Amino acid sequence: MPTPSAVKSRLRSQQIETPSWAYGNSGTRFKVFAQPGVPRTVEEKIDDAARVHALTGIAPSIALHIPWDRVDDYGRLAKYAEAAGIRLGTVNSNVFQDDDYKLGSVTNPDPRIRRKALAHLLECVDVMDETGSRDLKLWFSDGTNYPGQDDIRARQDRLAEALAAVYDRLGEHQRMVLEYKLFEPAFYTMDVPDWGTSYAHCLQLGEKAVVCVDTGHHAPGTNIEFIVAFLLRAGKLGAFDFNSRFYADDDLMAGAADPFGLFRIMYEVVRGGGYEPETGVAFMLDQCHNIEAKIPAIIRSVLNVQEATAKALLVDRDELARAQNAGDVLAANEVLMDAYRTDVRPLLAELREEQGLDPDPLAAYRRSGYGERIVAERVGGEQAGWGA
Ligand code: LRH
Ligand code: MN
Ligand code: MN
Repeated sequence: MPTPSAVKSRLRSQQIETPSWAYGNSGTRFKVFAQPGVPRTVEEKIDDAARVHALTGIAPSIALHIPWDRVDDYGRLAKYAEAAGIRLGTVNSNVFQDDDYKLGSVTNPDPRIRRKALAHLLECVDVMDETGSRDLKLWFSDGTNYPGQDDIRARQDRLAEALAAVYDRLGEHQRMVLEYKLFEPAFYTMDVPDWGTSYAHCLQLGEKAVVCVDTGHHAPGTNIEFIVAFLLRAGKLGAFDFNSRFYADDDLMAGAADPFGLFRIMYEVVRGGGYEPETGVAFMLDQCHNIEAKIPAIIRSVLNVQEATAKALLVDRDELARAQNAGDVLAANEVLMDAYRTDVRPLLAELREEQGLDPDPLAAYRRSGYGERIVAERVGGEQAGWGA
């Protein structure tokens, strides 16, 4: 087994991006339960994300969603983030919340609406130029609800055309990260329903186009770690949107529903070289905290990803290879399970102490009074939230 100090040294470079929208109000289509103290501005979301980073040491950037986080001056926002101790990360586009997009955005049969959607995606690249962000995350709600509603193949052509236009606009160090989703909001066809569709488009576009795996976007029972292994081998794994799910796109805290699944994913990441910074795999959360307190839920999620990573790094790969090559099924499985069953909490507490952090970030947050302070201070004004 790798030594604890080897594992700790690899954990020091871990970075997990938190999403601006997770700090704001969210809910289901039945009800949004507003929480006191949630950010009213993008700056306040940045303050909360900076607090998560200060306590965990591994969440140094915040993902933006445009237009939810639209401001006049992104350069100034980047400076604000820097002063708060973090940076602006992935820019997430949003072509799903406008009346015009009822029948789709970039795949809409109406060329005027397609042009409007494309203009938004290009605006997002302008934002990236100002924020210094590397990644543009594209997720399309586009699809159909009924057989015959639109021409499935023509929609692929329209999608390819829009993606190519955005790709051409990317700067030298910028990337396009194409996310897929099985269903919702469309219920019959989605235009990017699965990793294969995303992969095929990215392959055609070129090396700056890579796939985003949102862990909540598959059919139940899908083997996500296989997808991870495949995409890493092909050099096309661009990013993760981590969250957990019991049923569909539940957006619950990462590692809450299936910590073993998260471990299996992180093992394939480590195995496939995706943990090396030069492969460029971005580790992000994409979650909503509808009923639980947001900042501690985000801290919990970051810690859950860190814990799964520590276990994945603990796998004795030499021993595993020996068992695999010998065809020893049970021994190979045992090597993996040994790492998974290891209680890594003492190792992580030690790592944090070595980094000058509190060994228990959640307890430190509760003690800090930050939660009470934002409730007292953030009164009046519009609360930012999903769709605000
Ligand atoms: C779509 C999605 C996508 C969006 C986010 C708010 O379900 O996962 O990443 O940008 O939710
Ligand atoms: Mn997502
Ligand atoms: Mn989602």
